[in-house]
Amino acid sequence: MPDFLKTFKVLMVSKQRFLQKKVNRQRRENVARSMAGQLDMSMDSMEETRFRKRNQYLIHRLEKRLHFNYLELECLLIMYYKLQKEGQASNPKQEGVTKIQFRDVLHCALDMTDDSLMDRVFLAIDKGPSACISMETWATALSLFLRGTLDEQIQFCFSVYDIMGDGILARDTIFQLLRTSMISQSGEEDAEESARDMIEVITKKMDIDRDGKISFQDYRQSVTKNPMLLEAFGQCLPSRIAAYSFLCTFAEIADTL
Ligand SMILES: [Ca+2]
Repeated sequence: MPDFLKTFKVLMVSKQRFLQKKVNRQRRENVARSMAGQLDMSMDSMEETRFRKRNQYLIHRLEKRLHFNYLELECLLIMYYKLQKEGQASNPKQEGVTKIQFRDVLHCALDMTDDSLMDRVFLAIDKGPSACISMETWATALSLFLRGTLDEQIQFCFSVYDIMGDGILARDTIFQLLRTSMISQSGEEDAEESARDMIEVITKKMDIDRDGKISFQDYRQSVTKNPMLLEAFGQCLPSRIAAYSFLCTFAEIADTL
């Protein structure tokens, strides 16, 4: 039986990094405890075989659409299964990985520590009212975060920023986004003023047809030209380093399966 505990090496490495950061102590302790819990859970071989069998069609389907191979997908789904099991230990009725659990994984393993846009990120990942995400959503989101093409990431970031849902970032939406991002970076104090300064700079760069708003076309065109502008309105993807270190460990594990 493969050593699935290795799967959580990914989380362990990130956990160490996470613990070194200044974050809310209670939350930090909760996450550390829950990760320690996951490490204790190994699957017996019957359970594992059943799980693999049960999901082979799903994996074949996902393999065609996502940026992972079969073994990598198996590995990701096993992580999902373990997280779900871990959640069920305190809530037996839980029917999947909860959004809160996924948020903690993104926070700890993918370094998405800027919480200001996370509610929007979750809406973009899954609009459904359920507290849980499906295996398919889990794999799709990780494919985007870890190996998404620039174009996929452009679509995703824009849908996070497009608060009104009309495909256009009007000036007040841009201001709101910039202000939120300023607050998370440097505190409430100068956020308003910095946002006002930024809005001019960014509009000048990104409002290609000069109508005072940033449409999806404006955004896509300017980000394609200059990918540094992808997250101009706030973090909604993991940092490159976090994604890279996750993938390295993860690819090693999938290799041994
Ligand atoms: Ca425009």
